[in-house]
Amino acid sequence: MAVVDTLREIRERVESELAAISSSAELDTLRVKVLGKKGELTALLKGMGQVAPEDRPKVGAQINEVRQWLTEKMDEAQSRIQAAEREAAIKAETIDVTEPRALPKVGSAHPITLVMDELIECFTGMGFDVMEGPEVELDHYNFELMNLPKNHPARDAQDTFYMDDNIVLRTHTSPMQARAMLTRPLPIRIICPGRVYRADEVDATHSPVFHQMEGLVIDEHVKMSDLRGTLEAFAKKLYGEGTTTRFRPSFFPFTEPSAEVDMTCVACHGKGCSICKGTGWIEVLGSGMVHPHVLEMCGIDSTKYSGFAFGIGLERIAMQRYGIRDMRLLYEGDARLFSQLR
Ligand code: 2NM
Repeated sequence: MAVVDTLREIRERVESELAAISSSAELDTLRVKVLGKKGELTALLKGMGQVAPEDRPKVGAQINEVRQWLTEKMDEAQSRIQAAEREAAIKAETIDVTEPRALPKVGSAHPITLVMDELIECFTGMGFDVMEGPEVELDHYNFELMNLPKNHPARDAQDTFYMDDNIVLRTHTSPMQARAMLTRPLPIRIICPGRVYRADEVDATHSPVFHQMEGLVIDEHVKMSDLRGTLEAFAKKLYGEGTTTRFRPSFFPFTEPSAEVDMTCVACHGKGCSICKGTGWIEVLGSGMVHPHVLEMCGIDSTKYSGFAFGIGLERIAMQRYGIRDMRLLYEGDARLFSQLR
């Protein structure tokens, strides 16, 4: 085949191959195959010996012209491919700032904290102040002023953690209320939330450390009906407008008369279920009119002033509210439980 024909064949073939090439690697291969030291054009130059001497300058010029042309075409293709490759790389690296990211894990409040906050909200809304005090108490405040004299069965070492003869871990938050009566101007409207201690064995409904919130109101003319009205309002705030209360006679050394207070069952709304054992009522708190002797021991004139008090177990409320049947779950710290509650 004449050199011109070979050159045309190479030009046409390379032109169509270039149009189809999309990567630098393919282009390099083609460049070496056509223009490289052992390439097709070099082979043509080496074959000049076969060309008639008078034709050599012309053929040589044609080969160089084609080499020039091919080099330009390859350079053009290289620019096109590199631009495309750069664009693809940038596209692959692009960060979509609008893409939603995984939210960080946040903790959740402990059910006891949720209940305590809710009760504080409820009672401060009715005009109560919050008072907190020591968990290590004098026997005098924890027992004596609460009408629990020496040798009263409630002082049993089996129920109370004694530090020494006079110092105990408080068994209720009442000592804080004694401190309030001894120091605060009247009238008094306070709630005392906090941790209390009793030497109980751990089971589904007992823990040696638990939480209480006691309330105390002292003023002139405070009556049992004020206690009922306050707790009725509390019941409706805690468990909804359809909730009501039921008072059952009871006994506490520091109140007279005393009452256990039930509320309409949260689980079945009074119809009767396994939570309320078919009665439609759940026991929520203890309460009563502050014993005149307690008032007098705390320096308050019981002929002029009267008051009511109540005590709420926060574990019990949390368990009723969240359907937790074993108190131990509240202390095991399993985040899978707590993260379900709001
Ligand atoms: C309860 C039940 C009934 C109570 C009484 C007093 C005080 F200080 F006024 F004497 N504080 N808390 C009380 C009354 C607590 O808990 C079940």
